[in-house]
Amino acid sequence: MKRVFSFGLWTVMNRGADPFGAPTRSPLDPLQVISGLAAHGAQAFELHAEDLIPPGSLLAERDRLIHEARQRMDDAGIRCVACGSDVFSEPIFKDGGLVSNEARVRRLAIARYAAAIDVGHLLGAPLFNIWGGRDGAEVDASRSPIDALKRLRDGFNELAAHIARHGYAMRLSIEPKPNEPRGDLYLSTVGHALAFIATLDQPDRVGVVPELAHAAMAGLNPAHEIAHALYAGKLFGIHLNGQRPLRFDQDLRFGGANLKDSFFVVKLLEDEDWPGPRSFDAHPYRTTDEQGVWDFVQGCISAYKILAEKVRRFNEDLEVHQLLAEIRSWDVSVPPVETAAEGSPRRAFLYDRLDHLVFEILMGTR
Ligand code: GLO
Ligand code: MG
Repeated sequence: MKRVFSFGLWTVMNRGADPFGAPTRSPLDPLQVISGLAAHGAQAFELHAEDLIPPGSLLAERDRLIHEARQRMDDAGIRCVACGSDVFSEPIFKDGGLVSNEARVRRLAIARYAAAIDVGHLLGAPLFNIWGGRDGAEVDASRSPIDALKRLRDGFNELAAHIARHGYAMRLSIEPKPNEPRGDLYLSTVGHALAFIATLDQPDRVGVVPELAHAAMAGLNPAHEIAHALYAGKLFGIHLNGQRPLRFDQDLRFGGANLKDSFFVVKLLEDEDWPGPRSFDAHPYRTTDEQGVWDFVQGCISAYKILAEKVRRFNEDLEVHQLLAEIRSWDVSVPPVETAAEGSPRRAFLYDRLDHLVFEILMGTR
């Protein structure tokens, strides 16, 4: 299987601003980013419709920009694997998009998503991914969390109906996140999203896009989160990056933090032969200049390939094989009743050794 690497246009277009400091890089043109990604090892990209089409553009302008993007995609040999919408930046969405307490804002959010779905369709995106960054709260007294879920449900149902009505070959996904920019977000983990999807009118059309950073922000094991999505047949996409646990959203370079977690995520995707695009949602550091942005792109892809190679080595290592065979043998040998009564047979669990082998393989000393 040929791996597809993808980046959000917003990652490369990110200008290095943070809550305490102004941008450190000049703006990049989205078309330039599309060809730049292709030139630096990506076969695909994701975007918010607004990354390409400024909000408020007239239809003719939208069509011109889409036409230019498609031309650029054909020339560069790169495709669009997911579209989304920025329903979080503008002040009108300050208290939520789909969950807002104002009906007119909820209508606006649905209209924004629906228009972005049309853009995604015109760009050939098979997935519309929703990260409702403002769909949360700081003041719990302001909204019942049950009402929030019902509003999210109504919104997702309407968007799924929009896709079905137009006959688009497009699926929907939820990208969960525990917090930030809101104090708490309602669709906070893969588990929450999966339970929520089961309540929708067309659950088959909706899946999840776990992000490593978001799982780590919640103190969760990202490989376990992704496993839940795979187990449920709902892994529609993935956002790869790095993140120190229990902090603000850092979106570090893939491989830039939690090496072992990254290894086990790659191992899961590779072992399961997951066919989807390996999509990066990491941000070049604020200290990076315009040229360095492309090193960052190549760094993320290279980190994935190196980890995939480590996975291959792990899977082919003789001692690892022996240890795993030993572990599997315990599963078939049922202890005789007398032994069980005396307590379980004493076993050397050898997990320390196994863990050290992972370490050695990762460090390149094996
Ligand atoms: C922010 C999210 C965001 C989404 C994007 C998807 O924390 O990771 O970048 O991935 O809006 O459309
Ligand atoms: Mg993301």
